[in-house]
Amino acid sequence: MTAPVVLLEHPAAGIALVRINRPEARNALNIEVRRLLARHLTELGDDEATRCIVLTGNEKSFAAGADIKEMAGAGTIEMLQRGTHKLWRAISACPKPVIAAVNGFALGGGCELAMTCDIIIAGESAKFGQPEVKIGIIPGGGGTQRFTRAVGKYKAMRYVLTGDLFSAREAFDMGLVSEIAPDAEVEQRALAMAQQIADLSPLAIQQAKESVLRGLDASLETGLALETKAIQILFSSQDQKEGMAAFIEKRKPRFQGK
Ligand code: CO8
Repeated sequence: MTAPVVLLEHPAAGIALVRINRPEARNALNIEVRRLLARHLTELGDDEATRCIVLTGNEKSFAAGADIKEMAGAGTIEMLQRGTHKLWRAISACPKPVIAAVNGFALGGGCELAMTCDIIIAGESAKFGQPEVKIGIIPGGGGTQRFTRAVGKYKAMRYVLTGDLFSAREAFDMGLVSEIAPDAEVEQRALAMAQQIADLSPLAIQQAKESVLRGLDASLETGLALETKAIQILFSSQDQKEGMAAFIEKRKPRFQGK
């Protein structure tokens, strides 16, 4: 029996590791991969025990984009009926923090997938890019929007209009990558950061994620109002009382998500 194209592991309590597993196709995102990613992220988002998710590929490729062979002969109506944009939304709607651990290629839909995550940790030799124009299309998984919001118009245009790839260092310098790690340590570093997040109050983490993301789409005034409501809500949580009591009593807090 062949292994599923997306694997779900639980390396530590509270942490889920979702691994794209199509090495023979450089982890190209066919519909099956995208459906499984959407299903896992939806279920993990609803799972009370999951505090942080790490999304990764293998040492050669995070994901080399949408599956070109699966799309090559499709027409407009077929693409419309596939409705794969709904699968992207299921991933970006995950309320839990998601860390992309990127080694190798993150191209096209693979770069877009990394950009749906909250934190991107990249290996030194990782390669990013939106090369869709080279095959007669444009980014279709949020690349023209999320990339531009992350790095600004002129950097985004430089890469979206040429399809040139860029290194992890360039991605970091542009603000697309959160942290660079030695290739062999990317997953370990992502898991360590996931543990750090998992040890905090899940209520605070969820409100923080929501405030940052919703604020990106709003005016500063609206974003600030959202943030104010979010911090006020947290004052009715036990975690807030525990966190502040622990600080005052000079001990480690025990957050329970209540
Ligand atoms: N789709 C399908 N198969 C792929 C893909 C892909 N994206 N990428 C690699 N493969 C396959 C190759 O065809 C090859 O298969 P085979 O062994 O059967 O010939 C195998 O993976 C290994 O690939 P290479 O021999 O090319 O490996 P290299 O290490 O030499 O190169 C690269 C790796 C640089 C990643 C190269 O394969 C490449 O350029 N791939 C295509 C990258 C690309 O153009 N990505 C963008 C795709 S379009 C997209 O993502 C649009 C998103 C829109 C989503 C929304 C839709 C509505």
